[in-house]
Amino acid sequence: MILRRSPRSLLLSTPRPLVALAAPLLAACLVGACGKARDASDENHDEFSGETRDTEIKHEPCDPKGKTAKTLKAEDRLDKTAPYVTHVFDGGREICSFSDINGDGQIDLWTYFDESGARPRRHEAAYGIAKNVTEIGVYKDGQLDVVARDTTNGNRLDTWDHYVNGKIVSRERDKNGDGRLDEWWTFEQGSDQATIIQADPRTGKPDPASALKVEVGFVAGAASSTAPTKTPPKPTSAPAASSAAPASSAAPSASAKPAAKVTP
Ligand SMILES: [Ca+2]
Ligand SMILES: [Ca+2]
Repeated sequence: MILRRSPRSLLLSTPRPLVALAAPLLAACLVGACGKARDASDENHDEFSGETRDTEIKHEPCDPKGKTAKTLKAEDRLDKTAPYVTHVFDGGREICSFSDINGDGQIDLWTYFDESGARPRRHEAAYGIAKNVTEIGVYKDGQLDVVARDTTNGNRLDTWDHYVNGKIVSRERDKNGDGRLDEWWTFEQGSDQATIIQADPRTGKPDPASALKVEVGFVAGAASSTAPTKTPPKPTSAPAASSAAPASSAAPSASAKPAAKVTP
């Protein structure tokens, strides 16, 4: 059943199971019947049966040293920091490329190719001001499968978007950086709505009673495929146009608001 509750009320709501557990524990200690004190985190640890994700951002090298490299640079001889893309080959096969697509002297995008040399298997992006990698895309059979992102610039992954046929279908989030998933989104294809479910604070498993339908500001499934082509993006000053990243409107929670109409 869909409950219409604001995101804020969900975040601030008291984890009722902990309250229920704390009362009898306190009563037992008052009569001297308890041993080593166990706090709420112990209980959570014992009960946790949810899912975890690796939040570490691991950059995969794309080193042209010892390899054949071809660089294509924007045709502006007066601009010393013109956008460029460098293709790195092992023999005749392209293994990866890296590019500065806005010409600010910092690499924005890396693309890695599978054994065929024709299909992407991974991309990394650093579009933020801090220049560190904030997005890692993984491909299956050349198709975008999962995009993991650091949405808070906290230097760790906190959001995992899942794609089918190049279109976003679901999202997982770790909102407190402990590596445990605590929020799941399901995007309604052909609609601008998604359903968000929070984790049960005791078990870490999705709590269906927390389901909330929200408007996400874009129509899921309407956009064209986000998978990059064989050739990495041409040097351009518009990163978003060539990015394999999901549309900015797909950014978590910031743009989400409760749907006006709540459906079961
Ligand atoms: Ca750049
Ligand atoms: Ca978490």
